[in-house]
Amino acid sequence: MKTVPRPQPGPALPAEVPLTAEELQLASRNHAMPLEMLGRDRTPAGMHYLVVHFDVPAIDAGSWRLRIGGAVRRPLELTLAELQAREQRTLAVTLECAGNGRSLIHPRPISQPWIHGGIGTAEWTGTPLAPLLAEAGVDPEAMDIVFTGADHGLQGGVEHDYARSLPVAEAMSPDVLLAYAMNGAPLPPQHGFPVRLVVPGWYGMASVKWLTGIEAVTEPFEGFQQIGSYRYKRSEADRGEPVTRMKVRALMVPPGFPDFLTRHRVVEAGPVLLHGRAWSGRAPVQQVQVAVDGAWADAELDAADGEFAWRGWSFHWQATPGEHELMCRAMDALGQVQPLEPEWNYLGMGNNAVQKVAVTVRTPR
Ligand SMILES: Nc1nc2c(c(=O)[nH]1)N[C@H]1C(S)=C(S)[C@@H](COP(=O)(O)O)O[C@H]1N2
Ligand SMILES: [Mo]
Repeated sequence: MKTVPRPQPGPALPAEVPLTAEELQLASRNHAMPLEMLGRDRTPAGMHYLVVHFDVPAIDAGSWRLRIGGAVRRPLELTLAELQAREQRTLAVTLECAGNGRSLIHPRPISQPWIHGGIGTAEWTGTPLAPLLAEAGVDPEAMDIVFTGADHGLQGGVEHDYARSLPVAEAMSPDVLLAYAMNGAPLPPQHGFPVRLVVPGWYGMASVKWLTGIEAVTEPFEGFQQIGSYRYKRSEADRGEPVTRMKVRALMVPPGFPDFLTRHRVVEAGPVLLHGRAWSGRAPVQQVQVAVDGAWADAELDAADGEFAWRGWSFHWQATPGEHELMCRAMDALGQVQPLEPEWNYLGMGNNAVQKVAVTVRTPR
């Protein structure tokens, strides 16, 4: 048997290089949402995409405490019961990993190799963060609020607890939640038990799981997950721009049925209802279009489902026998549209290029 030398994980690999063992390891821990779940308003917890940078920490809810400190007048320490006794709010929020679509970028940055499934919409219940920050009395000099998780590891050679910051004004938004329930049940271990941050509209990295500390800081936060990752960079040396809110995007439920190995789709000729979801973290979705073999036409939009959840769409396709390529794209109220081809960046962030689905249409038997 011929042995093939395995490519060393580097910053980026061209399309023809197969998935590395490290990418496979990441992909099997951090699973995607199966795209057929785009047919439902809410994603069940076990089918919502998952990203765990390090290990899922074992946290005892009884001894867990949330500490709010740093540049505040009155540092606070809260138990889970105290958090749950506060004002309660439930929001349907679409979360998307900033790396969603990364494996479709060439050369391919070596990290979690998402195709399209780094996405999900759950109902998150918790208490709004803003009143707690107000009680703690954030120093007017404070620039960022830093959120730290209980998980710990090495990334880019830097050992750290997973931590991300938000500018004070963003952290004070009434929609940012300290969530303790997902779809009406306590957070599952993998989604941040007992408490996580949920930052509606932002890519998922901002929604820190297994939250233990909230700290106001008077200098810009420069932790690894803020500076070393989640940046739109042109090269390794480029400091890049921070990744913040989700770009506009539409995805479709792949029609018909799949081939097991390739997942190529087979559809019977005749009327086919194409459908899916669209979202943007920047402005409401205004329009969705579908292309059959490159010809774009408007899809129908369902009613909006709150401010932060994806919006359903559908499109009647008269499928004719042969090979076809389907695409979908959304536009938001800021007029932002999706590119036809991925826009390359060094870390493979924010690829919202249109989804392309190849379909074989056969004559009904
Ligand atoms: N503490 C902690 N929070 C975290 C992460 C993590 O690894 N550790 N991953 C982040 C990333 S990159 C994403 S996309 C979302 C994923 O949330 P989910 O796994 O609940 O879908 O969680 C974010 N919060
Ligand atoms: Mo992510």
